[in-house]
Amino acid sequence: MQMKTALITGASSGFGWAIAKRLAAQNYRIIALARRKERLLELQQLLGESYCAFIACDVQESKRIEQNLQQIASERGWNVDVLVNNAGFALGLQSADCADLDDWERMISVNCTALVRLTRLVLPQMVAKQSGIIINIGSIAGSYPYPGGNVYGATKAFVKQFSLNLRADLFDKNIRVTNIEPGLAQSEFSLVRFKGDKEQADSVYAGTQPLLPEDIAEAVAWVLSLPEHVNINRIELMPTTQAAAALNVCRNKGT
Ligand code: 8X3
Repeated sequence: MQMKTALITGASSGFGWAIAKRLAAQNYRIIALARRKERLLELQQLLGESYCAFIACDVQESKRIEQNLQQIASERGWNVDVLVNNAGFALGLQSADCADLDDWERMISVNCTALVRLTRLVLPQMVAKQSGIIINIGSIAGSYPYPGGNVYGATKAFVKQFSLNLRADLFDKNIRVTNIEPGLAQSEFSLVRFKGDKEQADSVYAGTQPLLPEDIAEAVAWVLSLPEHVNINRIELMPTTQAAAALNVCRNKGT
């Protein structure tokens, strides 16, 4: 059977790295996209050069990504069958009234703008083939509000609704779309959110068992293992040790 190709963003660590490994083990060719070239080289070495190409650039650099994909298509004959939009981050956990506006704009740019640009780039060739899968990595933060989640959660709500709306456009073109929405998960997520403050980042996972990147990779692999007539719209997964909390009520105000 002809091997399929998966383009994975944010592939240099965490979910992206685990997804690349998992899909390679499932006989997918991998195009790994991330900024850190040395990590991508390491991944390529791990998976084998004939099965892994990489694009070392920022996911916001749409033109460069387009050129690189064209080059990979002409040199290796690989076209994207599966797009895993994994790149994304949270920056800061401040209340909305004192959050950093630059952080907000960067989250919107990477989590929303870059994701829709890349999706728009690969869709025409998927539609032409009448085959393809888009897997977006959302978050439970797109459904459940929490203090300091403000714009991060809003970007993930965007990703959730964008995924559902893609389905509305693609259901008759044999293109599948899934939004995977993890809860607390061990990765560089908190280190990035707290801008390198390891102690603060570690405290997020202290004394509990978060999801692991391999758990998210397993969900991706399961979605891809299903027959073509099955579309999983959303998967929400949390560690067993996490649950939604009660609504907050502010008391004794105005009395
Ligand atoms: C990561 C999950 O709950 O830390 O997207 O925002 S959460």
